[in-house]
Order: sequence, then C-alpha cells, then structure tokens
Amino acid sequence: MADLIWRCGTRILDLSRPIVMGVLNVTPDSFSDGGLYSDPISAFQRARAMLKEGAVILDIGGESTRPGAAPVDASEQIARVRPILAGLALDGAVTSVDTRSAEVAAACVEAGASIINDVAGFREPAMVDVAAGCDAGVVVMHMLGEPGSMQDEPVYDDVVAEVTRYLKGAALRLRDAGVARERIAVDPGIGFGKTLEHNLALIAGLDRIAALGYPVVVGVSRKRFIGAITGVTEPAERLGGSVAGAVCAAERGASVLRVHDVASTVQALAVASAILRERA
Ligand code: HH2
Repeated sequence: MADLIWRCGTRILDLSRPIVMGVLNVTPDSFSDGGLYSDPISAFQRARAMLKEGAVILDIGGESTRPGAAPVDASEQIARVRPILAGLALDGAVTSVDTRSAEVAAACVEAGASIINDVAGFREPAMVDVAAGCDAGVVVMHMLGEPGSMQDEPVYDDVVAEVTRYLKGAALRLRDAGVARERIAVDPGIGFGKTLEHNLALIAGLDRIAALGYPVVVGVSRKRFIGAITGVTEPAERLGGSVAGAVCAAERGASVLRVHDVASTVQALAVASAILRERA
C-alpha cells in the first residue's frame, strides 16, 4: 500500500508509513481519559503535547461511546468540542471529530475539522448527507448495534468476513452519495460489539479489510480486551498492551493508529516500520 493517501479537506495525508491519530476526549466519562480535559485550557495543552509527540491527526470527541455510556445531545457535544477544533484549525492541525450526530459533524467541519469519525459507520442518512456536502475525510467504523447494548453477547459466523462486507457496503453508499473514494477510510471498530476472540480475529485478519483498498484506521488503545488478556484493570496502565496491539495492527495493514499514548506508539511504529521495510 505504498502509494496510499487520504484526502481530508484541503489536506492530503501520506500513508506510505503508518501514522498516529491522538485521542482527545472532552468528556466527563470516557473510559480512560474522562474528565481530564474537560476545560479548554487543559484540552489545548494536551492537543499541542500530542502534536509535539508526533500525532498527525487529533481525534476530538464530546460523547463517550464506551459500553453503556449515556448519549449526549448535539448542542452539548458542539459546546464541548467546537472551540477546541476551531482553535486547532487556526494552528493548522489536522483534526477529526468523533461523533455519531450529523448536526455535530456539520458544525465541526464548518469550524475547521478535516475528518468526520463516525463510530456508527454512516448508517444514518443525515450523516451521509453531511459527508456528501463537504470535502472532509471520513472514517467509517463498524459497530454492532448501539453503545448501550453492543457488548450483550455479540455473535458473528465469521467476524472478519462480516465486518469487511459491512465496511465495503458502507463505503460504497458514501461513494454513491458523492463522497470521493480517496476521502474514505475504514475501521473494524475494536471493542464495539465484539468479544475478545472477535477483536483478536479482526486484528489478525486486518489484511482482508486493507484489501478493500481504503486506508484502515484501528483503535486498540487501552481497551478492555487488553485488560482481559493481561489482567491490568486500570486503562491508563495498559501502555505495553496498547503499543503491542498498534504494532501488530500496522504490520497487518493498518495505516492510522488511534491512540492515547502518542510518543510511545510513534516510537514503536518507527522501529517496527524500519524492520518491516528491511524484511520486504
Ligand atoms: N474507539 C473509541 C472511540 N472512537 N473511533 C474509531 N474510528 N475507532 C475506534 O476504535 C474508536 C473510536 C473508544 O475509545 P475512547 O474514545 O478512548 O473512549 P470513549 O468512547 O469512552 O470516549
């Protein structure tokens, strides 16, 4: 995938090597950084620190999607994230808004967000309309059901085949609506309606998703499946597992790694990429 690019508004991202998307949750209840960056000053400081550490994209969310999280209405999400996105756009940063709401996505693109990251996979027609009406990049993620119930015994016959088919169909619907192919990235949605085995199968089978030809975004950072494997209960202490997951995902074809711990992941990916290039 040496010539892969991702067109995000006026920015063209070079994905010939894996890049890092830093996570910034401006929420009180996100599973690992909830409450840490709720005020704009600490959010800006965190954003700038992640850029310094090598993040190419900052993904900013005003609603937690952890299992069982309470929905946040559009006006509250906009109030939380728009000032941060607008300020970072003035700095020239590439930003992404993490939302399932068309109203929030539209307001944030207008404020300067370069990417719409929809964990609901653009299943809402209004989200497709927003994407078609702007030139932002889009992340189409797979989620089984809704955050409130997605972890209630998720079942698949062949998780990799089913997620790949879903992503292919959702991307085609966006293209039919007028979203250019080079604006679209796909994401298997690690932890979104998946058991530990499903998550492992998806990471191991990422090459099948990458074969669709779209850049693949993957978020394993600090997630529950790392705790299930290692016994580490505190999300912020899952650095080693998160970095291992990011490196394995990149080796299987992921181009964008969505992470909380930017510096360690950037360093690990640089070394892994150098070794993999030598092997090639
Ligand atoms: N994971 C989370 C949120 N958004 N977006 C994409 N594209 N891929 C992911 O894997 C993904 C995502 C969940 O993590 P986090 O934002 O840290 O937590 P919370 O949803 O509790 O705010």
